[in-house]
Amino acid sequence: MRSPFPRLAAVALVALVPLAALGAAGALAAAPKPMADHAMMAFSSGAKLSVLAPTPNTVITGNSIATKFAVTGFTLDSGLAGTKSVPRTGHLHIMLDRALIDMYGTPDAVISLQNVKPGKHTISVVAASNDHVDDMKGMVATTFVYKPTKPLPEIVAAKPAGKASIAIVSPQPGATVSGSFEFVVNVKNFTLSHDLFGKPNVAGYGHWHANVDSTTAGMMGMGTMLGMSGTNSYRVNLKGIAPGKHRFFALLEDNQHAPSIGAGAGVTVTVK
Ligand SMILES: [Cu+2]
Repeated sequence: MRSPFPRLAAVALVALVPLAALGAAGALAAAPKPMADHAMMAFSSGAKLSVLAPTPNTVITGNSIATKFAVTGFTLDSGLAGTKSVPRTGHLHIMLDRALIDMYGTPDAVISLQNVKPGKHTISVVAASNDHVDDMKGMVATTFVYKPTKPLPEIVAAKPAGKASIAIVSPQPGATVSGSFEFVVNVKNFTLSHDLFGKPNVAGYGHWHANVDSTTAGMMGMGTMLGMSGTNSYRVNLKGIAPGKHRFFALLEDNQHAPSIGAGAGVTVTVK
């Protein structure tokens, strides 16, 4: 009387086990990997961007351009730049003629037209993760026509007496920092220029990047650049950095944000 039931149950189990195993194996082997790959290669910011200024083909007679964007569905926080990616959070990358100018934690920026030729130019903006992956699908752009009344004298190649170098003035090795700190450098045989950010390279000119724990620039992900400076200091925000020992780097960069100058320095401090 009892025999048919165990038999049926056994058959049912045998039939179910391979299906369940396939399902589980399929799910475990296939699903998480593409998701991980996707996360490495793209950043879906959730941001909806639009350009408020300049309106297309605005004629600019001065030597800078004021940009303004509307950003929804995305929290701008440049204080987390260079640290791990957080969904729907990051900063903006603004490009002039497709060349990155800088990152911004506010939806507006005034961009210098130093070394920009008169004529038509494109401004584009993209939401970027804390580790500098661009959400390219959400990129928006506008144009302007540069007709300077009094053009800026072009900055031309310099011939420094020696090799470019950068040294860290502050913080001191082994110092304890918390909240934020002023990262101060001393640059020799090289001229720092904020106005040349993103412009064609000019020998002897550029700026520096502040990085934490690695010198990876980003743009392809895992970027540890906290920010960039065209002066001898940069305020480092520590809110995305875990307490403990960290190494902060100052790297000389050309206008195109590449470390082609071949000079950098590092300091290890304790973040409290
Ligand atoms: Cu840079």
